[in-house]
Amino acid sequence: SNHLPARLFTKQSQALIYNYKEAAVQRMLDFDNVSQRDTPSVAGLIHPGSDGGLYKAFFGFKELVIPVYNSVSEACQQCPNADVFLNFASHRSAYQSSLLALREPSIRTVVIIAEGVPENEARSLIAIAKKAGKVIIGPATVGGIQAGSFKIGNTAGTIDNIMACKLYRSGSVGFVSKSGGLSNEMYNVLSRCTDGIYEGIAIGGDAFPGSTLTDHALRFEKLPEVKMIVVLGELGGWDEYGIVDALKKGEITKPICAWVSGTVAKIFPTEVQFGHAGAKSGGETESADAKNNSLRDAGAIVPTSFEDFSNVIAATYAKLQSKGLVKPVEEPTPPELPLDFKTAVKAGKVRKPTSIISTICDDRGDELSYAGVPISEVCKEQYCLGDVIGLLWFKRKLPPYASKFFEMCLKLVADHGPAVSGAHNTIVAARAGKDLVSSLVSGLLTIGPRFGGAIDDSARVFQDAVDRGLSPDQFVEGMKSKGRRIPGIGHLIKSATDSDKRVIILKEYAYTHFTSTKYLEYALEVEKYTLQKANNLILNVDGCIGVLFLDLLHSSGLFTQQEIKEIIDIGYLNGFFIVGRTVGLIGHALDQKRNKQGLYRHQFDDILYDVKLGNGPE
Ligand code: Q5B
Repeated sequence: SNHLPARLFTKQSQALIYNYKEAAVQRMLDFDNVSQRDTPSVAGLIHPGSDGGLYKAFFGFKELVIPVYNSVSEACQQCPNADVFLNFASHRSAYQSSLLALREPSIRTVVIIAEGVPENEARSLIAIAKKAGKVIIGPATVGGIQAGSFKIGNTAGTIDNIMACKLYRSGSVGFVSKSGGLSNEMYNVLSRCTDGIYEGIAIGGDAFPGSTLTDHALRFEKLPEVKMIVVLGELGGWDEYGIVDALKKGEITKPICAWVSGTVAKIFPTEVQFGHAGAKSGGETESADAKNNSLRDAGAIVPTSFEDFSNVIAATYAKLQSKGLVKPVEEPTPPELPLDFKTAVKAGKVRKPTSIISTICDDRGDELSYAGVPISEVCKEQYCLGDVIGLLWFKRKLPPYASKFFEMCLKLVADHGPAVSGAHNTIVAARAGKDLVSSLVSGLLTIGPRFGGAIDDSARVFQDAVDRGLSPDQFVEGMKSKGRRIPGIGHLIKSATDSDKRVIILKEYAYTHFTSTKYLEYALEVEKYTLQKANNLILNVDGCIGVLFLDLLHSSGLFTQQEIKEIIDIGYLNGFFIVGRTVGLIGHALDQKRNKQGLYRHQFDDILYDVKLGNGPE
């Protein structure tokens, strides 16, 4: 006798999905949308061992946030309305997770998708479910669907199929089958031969399904919305004989069309195992022919072949219609489901402005490229770091003398001892226990107009002075009258008598390799003038790099006037100090950590305290 409740699903039914599959979740929600459900059929997702969180999916046009739980019990506690447990666990863990779900008072139906669940485990779950008055659908099933109300996972396939089979609204056929794949085909057949299904269940192809063809046929008998029953069985097992018994006992009174597939098995001389675990031709009584004959004898409407199945279904439905037993279906207009953006793009149906432009590299396809040069070539042709900067900053392969100049700048500014602003900050941060990147940026953030970041400004002011034809004294005094220090002039420790070796090296390189050193010459005239004011007002390393870039840009013929203007206006050149000094700052951070240096505190005797008493002015 049937222990299953007649009604498993309503338009308010909600599921918890264990080991969720993104496509299945979205398909359920898309079904909800075309079925005009008010609430989504997915209440929550269970991802065991996860940190929980939220999962985003579409509910029609809107995005829906679905909670993710890390245990069955938490999900059930938080979603007491969800009475369907949709289990996507593998055959290895389906037993444990289904067991947990069956123990939860709020869960009424457990759907087990996995194939290959051991038969002893399936039987144990069935016994537990029966005792608890709960329903198992599966294992080895796609699930089922109540048209226009609730859909389990991937049942009925794509949204196009759901629309074509009008599964977004209720019909009057109760359909149950072993096979999930064939049930999709039958939804199509039923949508053409009848007013469609009220409910369709695929019980799964295992030898021990959690609920049987008979269980569901008896449920359909009790559901008033179901006017006729369609059963698609298969060879193997005795489930169909349960329906035969029910027919004989008068427990099924509604018209029932049935077909047991696998009649072909008799052609084979030996026993044949078909796709499903339960579908094997065992003894004679398990054969498709025997079961079809018994069903026919008991009063079921059984065709002569599967091809003829649709005809007998159509004829049965027509009889019901002529007797006025089925009301004409109200045909709702389902809302149009928006296309997913990716699908629409693929189909060439939408265009969208991009948010970002990138003109320096391309990481799509097989190989990353820098300014169109594949990285394999960068390595094979032994591009130096200066070459890579040429590609990624200046978007071209520069001649070796230019790339070498870039690298020389990087090497020369890589470090200037622990006392300079950047290194000091990095050291203090590292000693405060900060990580490498924090210590690094703490130092990098000191790079600016006074320290290391005077290169761009020096290029700007020296170019402007040369362009305007100012004499060095006019330039220096002009800056002074504006109250501005000349970027690139002056140093805290280096002077005319203690010259900066870095500047000497840079100048020598330019004299040897550059076609013109016009801007350098001008800066050196300025230096002569400022040195008359103070011994330390030298052309410093920032200033020297700044003016040498002007010479390189203007005399190499590699750049247009427009490009040079852009390079100076945007300010590319401080980048050389930033990249170079990063090497040194990382060195300082690592040095402090390696030497296990404790928290830094500045010495009292190195601070002039000048704190006045009281709050107001004296
Ligand atoms: N006076 C560098 O100042 C320093 C003048 C000037 C006209 C100037 C100063 C300055 C421009 C910014 C610049 C890059 C702050 C420096 C670097 C990397 C580094 C660092 C390292 C490394 C030094 C004394 C008198 C005053 C001032 C006048 C000073 N600078 N006049 N133009 N540029 N330069 N920064 O020595 O009449 O008495 O009022 O801002 O290029 O950062 O190694 O340390 O690799 O890490 O403290 O090399 O020159 O000079 O302030 O005592 O001024 O000179 O107006 O005249 P000082 P102050 P007055 S390279």
